Amino acid sequence: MLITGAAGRIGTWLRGGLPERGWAVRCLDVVPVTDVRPGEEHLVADITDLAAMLDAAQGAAAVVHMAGISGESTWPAISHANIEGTYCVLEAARRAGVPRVVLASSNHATGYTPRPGSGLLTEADAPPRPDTYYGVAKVTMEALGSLYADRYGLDVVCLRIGSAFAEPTSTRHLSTWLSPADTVSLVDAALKAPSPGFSVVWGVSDNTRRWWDLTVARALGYEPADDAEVYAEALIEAQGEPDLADPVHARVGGEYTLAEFDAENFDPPAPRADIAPGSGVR
Ligand code: 15L
Repeated sequence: MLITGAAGRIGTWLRGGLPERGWAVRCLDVVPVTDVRPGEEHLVADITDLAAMLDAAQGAAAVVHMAGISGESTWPAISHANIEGTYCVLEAARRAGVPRVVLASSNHATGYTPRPGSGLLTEADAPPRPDTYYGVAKVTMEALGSLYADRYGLDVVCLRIGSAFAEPTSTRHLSTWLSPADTVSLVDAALKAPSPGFSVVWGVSDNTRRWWDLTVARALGYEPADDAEVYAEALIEAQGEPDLADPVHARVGGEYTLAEFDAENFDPPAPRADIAPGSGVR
């Protein structure tokens, strides 16, 4: 199984957890992985290089696509890395005969969606409503995945990842956190579910304060083990009780929906020598 963005934060968690769930891991990133583990294969390549991606995908049972810019940036940067990059990953998988692709979508594909008055928000009740150019690229990722599933018969599972960090660091994360262990469980479920076709699921731990529904993810086989609530007391003491009327808590995308996330406030990504691991693109 090929992981793009293997040197990044989520890629590193997956490299740690997927082998014990039976997966042989081929790692791809634009920078070398520094902590090489036994049994791993390694490739250094840019996801927007279709020929390199085609070589990388040969013989893989699946592709887990985690590479790309992991937050808001300029339109040229996002459209190249996150839209062109996703096209190359799917097209390489198709041409190489890889039957399944797991895509790192994001809650920001639906970021302007309001918190429901009551109950949990299902994926079906959160159609595309991006909050940033980053979110637009995630909508496009889901659309490309849908096309490749319908037209070419690939199984494509899109994970609308919440806040995938080692620990929650804000009161929003008390709802949106996806723990490292649950990230591994979710990707493993997306890889193993029998014939998922095209599927879009929220990626969130079983947080007491979550308001994104996990029925579809659980049906895929996801069994979350973590709950951000264990961090609640300390975070609320430091940051105050969340005001659910504040857009940060009242919309799926939180702070990404605020004016400070206007793309003009973002610099283009760092030059190649400084590029962050996991970006998978130059
Ligand atoms: C994401 O998609 C980003 O990659 C991550 O950096 C966080 O901003 C996260 O969403 C979030 O919504 O917390």
